[in-house]
Amino acid sequence: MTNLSRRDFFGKTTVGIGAGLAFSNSWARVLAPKKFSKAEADVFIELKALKKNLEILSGKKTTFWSYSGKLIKGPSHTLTSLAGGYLGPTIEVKTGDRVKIIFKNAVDEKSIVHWHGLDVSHENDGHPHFAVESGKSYEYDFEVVNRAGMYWYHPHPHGRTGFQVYQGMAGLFVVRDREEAILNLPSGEFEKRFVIQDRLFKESGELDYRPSMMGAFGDTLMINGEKKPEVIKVKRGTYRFRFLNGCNARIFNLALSSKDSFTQIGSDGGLLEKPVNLKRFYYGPAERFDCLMDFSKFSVGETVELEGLPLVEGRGEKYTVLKFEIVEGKASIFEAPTTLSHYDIIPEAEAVNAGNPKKFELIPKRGVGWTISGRAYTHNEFHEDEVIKFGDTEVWEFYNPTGMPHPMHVHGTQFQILKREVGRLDGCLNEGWKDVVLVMPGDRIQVLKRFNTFKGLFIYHCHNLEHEDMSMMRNYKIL
Ligand SMILES: [Cu+2]
Repeated sequence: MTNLSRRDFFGKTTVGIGAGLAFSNSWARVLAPKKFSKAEADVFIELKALKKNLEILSGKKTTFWSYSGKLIKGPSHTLTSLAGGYLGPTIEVKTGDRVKIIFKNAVDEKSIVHWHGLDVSHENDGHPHFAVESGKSYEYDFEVVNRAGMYWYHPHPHGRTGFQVYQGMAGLFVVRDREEAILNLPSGEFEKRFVIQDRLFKESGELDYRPSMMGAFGDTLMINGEKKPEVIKVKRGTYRFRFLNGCNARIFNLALSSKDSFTQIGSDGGLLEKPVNLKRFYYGPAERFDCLMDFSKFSVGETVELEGLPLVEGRGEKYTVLKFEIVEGKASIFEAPTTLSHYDIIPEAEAVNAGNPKKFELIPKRGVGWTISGRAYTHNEFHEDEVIKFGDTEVWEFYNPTGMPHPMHVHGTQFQILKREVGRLDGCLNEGWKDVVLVMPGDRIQVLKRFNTFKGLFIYHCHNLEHEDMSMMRNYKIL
């Protein structure tokens, strides 16, 4: 077991605290939620959950559950579709935008939309108790207070999230801001987004959802809602690749076939303070990974693969997640700046329970399935240690005594990882603002979180969606 302090682990000092203040506006307190009229909204979207019959496998039709979007107000780039795939439209807004979304449920069962990673009020968060029946709608009005980053949306009805996401319900929610814009990161064709998912299909072409204690897996990798392309053509320049692990349960162990490092520039909650080089990393459900990839050193015709290594060395074969082929074409080289963003490190001393974290054990319970600390989920119930005073910062500790990884997601504000005692497997993503932390077998992880934007009832849960659906989900209440 290693026990690294945050300073050792991240190799950084607390210098960033003061520097971050000028940019901390997006984390300031937000007033009580209010409904926006169409005139007051910067962006107004109708988002409909519906079935789509698509030919994703050649010669076969598959019935997906998905979203379709209609832009009622806002710039035309607000809604873009991922051509051909089953995913919902990508929503793109900027920090400060007032967003109004009418969700219409036209699938066969209850659903509700959660804006994963966005800091919104209880009423706008897609809490499972807000799930609406088929034929009904739900109205969202929120101001985007998050920094630039790649967030996403997916359903959140209790007990059915895994099924509905597996059927195809998910989409990206991209936030832009000025701090990111002035970096002039690779954009247009040089900014690529990859939603990675795995699916199992029946002979007929229909999806084969098989939930278990391990989660639901597939033998076919899907990229952006389509069957994985054979190759992705890239030019001899620098690209910004933004990944979402959109799988229900699959954890990747990613590396590059060229043995190069990834240059990570962003995490779940946007840009890091400085670029970080990673040779390989474990990549869990719902985590986002933003990186720069420089293909200029390769010759035209060469290929580089994003490889999925076995989770445990020597146990299993490596496989290709994506294959890039270098082609002719105009491209430029982008040098990552030494400072990406003014990053506000939460000091441990800010926590009201510094040195005495709230402890949550990720454990199974007989007759229930996976739980957090042996407690099952019910819609409105919370324990006294799940009550937080508005404005407080707290340290939470997740301990995983089991042999299964648990990607833990906490709704509300983004958090920071204070400390990770590595159990059996090292190499998870710890940098930056996070909303999911992958808790590998034996890991004991402390996170720092500010509960300073909205009062109300929120949830935290395992983002292995089958674990979540079983009962690995709990409420917390900010009073
Ligand atoms: Cu889990």
